[in-house]
Amino acid sequence: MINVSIDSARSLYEVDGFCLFPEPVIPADVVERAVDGMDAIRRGEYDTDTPPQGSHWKPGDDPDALCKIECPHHASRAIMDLVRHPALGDLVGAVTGADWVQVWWVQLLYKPPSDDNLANIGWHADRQYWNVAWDISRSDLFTAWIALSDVTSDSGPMRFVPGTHKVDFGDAGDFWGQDLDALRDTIPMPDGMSWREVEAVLRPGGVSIHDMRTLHGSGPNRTSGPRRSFAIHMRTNRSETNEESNLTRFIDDEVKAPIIYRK
Ligand SMILES: O=C(O)CCC(=O)C(=O)O
Repeated sequence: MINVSIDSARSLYEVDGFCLFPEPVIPADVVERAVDGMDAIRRGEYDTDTPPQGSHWKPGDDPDALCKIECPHHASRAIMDLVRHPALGDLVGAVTGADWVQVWWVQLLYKPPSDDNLANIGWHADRQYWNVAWDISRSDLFTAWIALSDVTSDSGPMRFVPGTHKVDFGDAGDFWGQDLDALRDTIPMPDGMSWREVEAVLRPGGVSIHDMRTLHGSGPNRTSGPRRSFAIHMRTNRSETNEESNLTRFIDDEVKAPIIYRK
């Protein structure tokens, strides 16, 4: 059930560089199956017989570290069902106003409980990691981040810095940086712009959508259970690839990189 008006979400996305849908967009049964799919992938079990792409975290790695697995939707039917869910397609179509929207990459993100900084995600903008694969100046690239657990203030929610999608911060920021305050001090804010953080608190099935230029990061999960999510990276019809790259290698494969919305 979406209790945020699409018009206000669309204008917040344009003004702030992100928008939030805290209530479930994806039905509970789809989320529950995707949680089971996530656990299976963490055990190394792939019901499609296709493994995920080479990942930073592999089955058997430190359970207290951030678990980030690339393209889990290739390895799990339930995760593909979530990624292709029509409610998600309708939502991103409405927020972006695009003719069509394609999913080109997905990341599984499992943040275990931790009192220290083992599983923080440092301030960064996605653009800085995508500019080899994509012609950034001619591309509408964004991420729909789906919560699979109750993402509260205590569980290390994503934090967005509003308005930063309008600024070119170059390569400032680091996804793997663990000291968020120290990292923040290295990011030069332009005159007249102040640093403000907005937490993306979401119920299971809730969604945030952020532009590739918006600065974001997240701190420790101080709850007793894991923070579970998928970051679904998408593009609209207004996008151009730069050159062949690992990130865009599935762009012509509508099974692995599904178009989830058409006007
Ligand atoms: O999950 C997080 O805290 C950050 C995820 C992220 O960097 C992204 O979705 O672009």
